[in-house]
Amino acid sequence: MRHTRLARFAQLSAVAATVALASAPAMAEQWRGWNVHPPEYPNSVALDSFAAEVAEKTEGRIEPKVYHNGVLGAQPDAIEQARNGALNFGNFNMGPMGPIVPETNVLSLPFLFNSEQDMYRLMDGEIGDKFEAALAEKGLVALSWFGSGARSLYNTDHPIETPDDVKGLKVRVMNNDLYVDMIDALGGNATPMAYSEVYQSLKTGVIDGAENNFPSYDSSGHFEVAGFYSNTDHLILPECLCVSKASWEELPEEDQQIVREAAENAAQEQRELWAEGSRASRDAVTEAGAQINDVADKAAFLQAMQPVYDDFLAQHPDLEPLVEEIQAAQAN
Ligand code: GTR
Repeated sequence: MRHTRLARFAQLSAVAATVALASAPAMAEQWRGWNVHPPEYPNSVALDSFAAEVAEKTEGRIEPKVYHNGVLGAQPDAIEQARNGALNFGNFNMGPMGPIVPETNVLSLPFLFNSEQDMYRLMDGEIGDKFEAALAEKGLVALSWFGSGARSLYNTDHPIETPDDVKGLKVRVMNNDLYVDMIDALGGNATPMAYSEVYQSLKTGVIDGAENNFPSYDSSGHFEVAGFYSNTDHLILPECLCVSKASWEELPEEDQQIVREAAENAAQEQRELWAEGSRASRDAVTEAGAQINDVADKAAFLQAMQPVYDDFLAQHPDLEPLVEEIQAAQAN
């Protein structure tokens, strides 16, 4: 008797559980996103908008959260984690992407783009599609392109006016051999190093300088310890809003569409915020006492860096047509 009652109870519970499961909303996907910058940085604001739009439009089926300030680790590791699905998305720079996706090294050739506008135009078109395809082969879905202005050299104790002024300087570069070659070509000593270590290294004299855009020079505080910023503008690097291919492929088409649109809107917002933020950062560091030196002869730097192109193309002849296509698309 007891047994029968228990069995009946178990049967009813199972039915109740099935009904509850069927009527509960599907479990929300918690997406973790990597970002190296502080929350008020243009990219961070745009990433937060992306997260909010995805959560709202998927009605909570995907709940992205952006982890700012690089708390989820250094960029090269974060890229690997996004590739293997341990992270769901991130805002990645094409500089440290080079060692993982060789085609993207083309974007790290100094003075490749004439202007930010040319970079946006080409990355938004068929040329950008080629980089997207290369990234996809390595497990990353590039949904939109962010800007990162132009990178210039800065250092602790003198303005850089000619390539000669770089001789003997220890310069931090992002993790990519191309940048080691670039600084070598100027006669400096390159030190690849994580972004988070640069401030302390400048302060303690482990390095004499680094290179970056105004918003990073400002928000990282590097201007406090390396007060000479010289506008070499040698790299105009795109960044992606990339989703892990593993996470992407789990999504129904409807949600892929929502995520893609949110990423495109975020890029639009980032580009607008970037233009404003760059000017504001330039003003802020000047106000704080940094000396900005407008390099008169940028062609001298391009010429000095020419061996970087020659060596790269000698090693990767297959990428020469892509380099030429990008150059031809900017000829006027
Ligand atoms: C910033 C860029 C970051 C990171 C950093 C660096 O401008 O947005 O993704 O690459 O530079 O120098 O490491």
